[in-house]
Amino acid sequence: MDGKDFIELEEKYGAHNYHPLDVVIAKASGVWVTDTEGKEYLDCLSAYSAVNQGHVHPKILSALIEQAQKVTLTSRAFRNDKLGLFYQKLSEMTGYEMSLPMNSGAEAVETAIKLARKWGYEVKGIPQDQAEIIVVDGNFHGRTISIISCSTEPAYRKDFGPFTPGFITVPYNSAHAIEKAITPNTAAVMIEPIQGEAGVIIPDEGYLREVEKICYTNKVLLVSDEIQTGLGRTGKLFAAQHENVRPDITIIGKALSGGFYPISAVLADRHIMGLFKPGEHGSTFGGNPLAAAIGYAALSVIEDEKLVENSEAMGAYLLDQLSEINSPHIKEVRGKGLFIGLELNPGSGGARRFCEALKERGILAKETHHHTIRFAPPLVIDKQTIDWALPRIREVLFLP
Ligand code: IF1
Repeated sequence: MDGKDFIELEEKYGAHNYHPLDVVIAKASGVWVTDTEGKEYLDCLSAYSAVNQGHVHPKILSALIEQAQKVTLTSRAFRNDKLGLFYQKLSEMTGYEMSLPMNSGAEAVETAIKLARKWGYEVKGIPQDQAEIIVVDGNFHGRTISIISCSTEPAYRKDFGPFTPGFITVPYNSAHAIEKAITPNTAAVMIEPIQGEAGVIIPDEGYLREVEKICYTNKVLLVSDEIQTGLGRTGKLFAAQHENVRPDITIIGKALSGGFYPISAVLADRHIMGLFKPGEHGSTFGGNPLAAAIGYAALSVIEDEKLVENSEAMGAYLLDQLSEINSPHIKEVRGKGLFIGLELNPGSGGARRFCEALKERGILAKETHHHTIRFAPPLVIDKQTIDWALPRIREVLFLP
């Protein structure tokens, strides 16, 4: 079978809920992926920042293999010999006292919503079922019904109602708009420190700090969704750290497993996380020993290989080089660390055709919101590889 055959199978038997580039990947290592015909590509999406450590990282792979031969799933009805070590690693690395392990990012976001509401009722004294959570325009927190209930993207909401109440939406990048939306029933503000899916939208300097202050003054929790921006992607462990902000609750996922396994977690200190009592929340696979072993290894790789520092250095270099391309197509190049969005002018015909052209030249990048090309390679990328990519990117950006 060749690539065409695999595409036919997907088209025939699979739901068409994506519009993927027609590249059929058969193997991957580090920053490179290889298609069924043996052609290599530089991965500039990193599975939406789930493979920050690089594809098939050997240390995470061996942790998976070793644990998979022992025990993979016990359920949380019993304990296992990996979860406590994973919790401890998470706490030492992130500075939060406790964590709650889940599987997908959306599950962790749902968990954070439940935790924030619970805090609202039990600590702040909000009347039952009246808790409000403030979210911002352009957010992306996942695809479940409650999460799309707070989305402002029609395509993510159409035909999926009725929606979960209790979400107030305000413009992004306006601390004043958040302050104005706070009521006595506001339990939390939930934001992405940098909006990924919206197109790597970076708020003004000081926005996050101002929001943190407003939350503190009004006894409202600050919940930060770092599922895409976290774990080194923006050149800090967490994007919120660019402004020295420490949210009450931080949500992580994706690279928490290095792309080997769905692992997510909610991070908080004891006075918040301790509100969950036995039996009030959970999941079949959350905190399983295989996930814990993989997660521990994935976090260790970020630390041992100084991926946060490399993201900052390589991101600054890539951003600098892209910013110097004076193509008539480019409206703006923005980013932090290796989280870069290159926005095209509306008259350039959309980012998809540029991603197709990049693919022809051995670079896989993905458009978001029609006009923006996202450049987010694995954090293990080196300068030599960036220098290999730049002439190809320049060539594409000067296409008519
Ligand atoms: C898709 C993009 C979309 C996320 C943030 C929570 C989640 C995500 C900040 C949910 C997931 C993924 C989902 C995937 C494509 C990708 C994505 F933002 F990365 F570009 F969709 F918008 N918070 N983002 O980015 O985590 O449940 O997926 O593990 O749904 O198409 P998940």
